[in-house]
Amino acid sequence: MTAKSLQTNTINPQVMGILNVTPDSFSDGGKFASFDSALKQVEQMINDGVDIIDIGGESTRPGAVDVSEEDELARVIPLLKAIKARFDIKVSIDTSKAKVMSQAIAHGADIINDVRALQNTGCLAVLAQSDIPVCLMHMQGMPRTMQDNPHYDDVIDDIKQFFIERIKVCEQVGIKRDRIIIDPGFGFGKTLEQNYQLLAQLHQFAELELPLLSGTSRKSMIGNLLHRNVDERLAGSLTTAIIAAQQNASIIRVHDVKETVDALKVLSMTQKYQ
Ligand code: 9MG
Repeated sequence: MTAKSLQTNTINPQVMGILNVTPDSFSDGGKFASFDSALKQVEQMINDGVDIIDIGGESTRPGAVDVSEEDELARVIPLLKAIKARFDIKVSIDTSKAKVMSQAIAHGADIINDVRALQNTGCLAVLAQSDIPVCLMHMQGMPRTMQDNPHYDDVIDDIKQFFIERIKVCEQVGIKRDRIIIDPGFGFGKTLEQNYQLLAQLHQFAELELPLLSGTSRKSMIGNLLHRNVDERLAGSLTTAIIAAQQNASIIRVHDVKETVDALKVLSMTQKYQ
């Protein structure tokens, strides 16, 4: 699979289902931390129409503390192997650690999803030696402090510039452009206003001619606007998914797969009458 093949002219984004395997995952409270329940959750997401499962062994929510390489490997790799042995589904690994990336690729990961856009030591080299797609996400600051005082001259232009630079670095080490997915990183060092400006203007990233991933599901940008707890953010999450899909997002990263698949089908049906 190339990243480029995810781009279409019709509204038909792939749905990426979130599978957090951290004890403190921000919106599922570590509910899927045990191995068997994680596999059941994967099966449910497949039945609900998911296209990609995104496994994360490090919490990146605001204020999250670092996890050791050993712990992250132990959480992610056995689960990746079990999913690949049991199901025919694409798996993305959400990690910023070179060792986790290389082990994941060796065990059949289909995509690497890096919220630090391959800026950690060794990550570029690992991806350069493989041929799978990689998602480069924008983040200002680091999870522990990123919401303290985010600042941009122009949130769209600054993030676009970040992508231009990271794509150039990737190409210099041999990661071809057609393997790259970009993601503006909702909630990662952005104020409420900046998040909604980004959402409204996602189409501006089309000039980079790369598939775009949008991840807003259950995030604070929804909770803080609507004054809703994490388990009350479904309507807001679906609305943001639709807004992103209308601007040609190629992948929508969500917790609520079934509801998102339904909402996207309804949106897609209207397309032939436009
Ligand atoms: C791991 N993770 C949490 N939020 C995310 C987002 O918005 N995009 C991507 N690519 N990964 C995310």
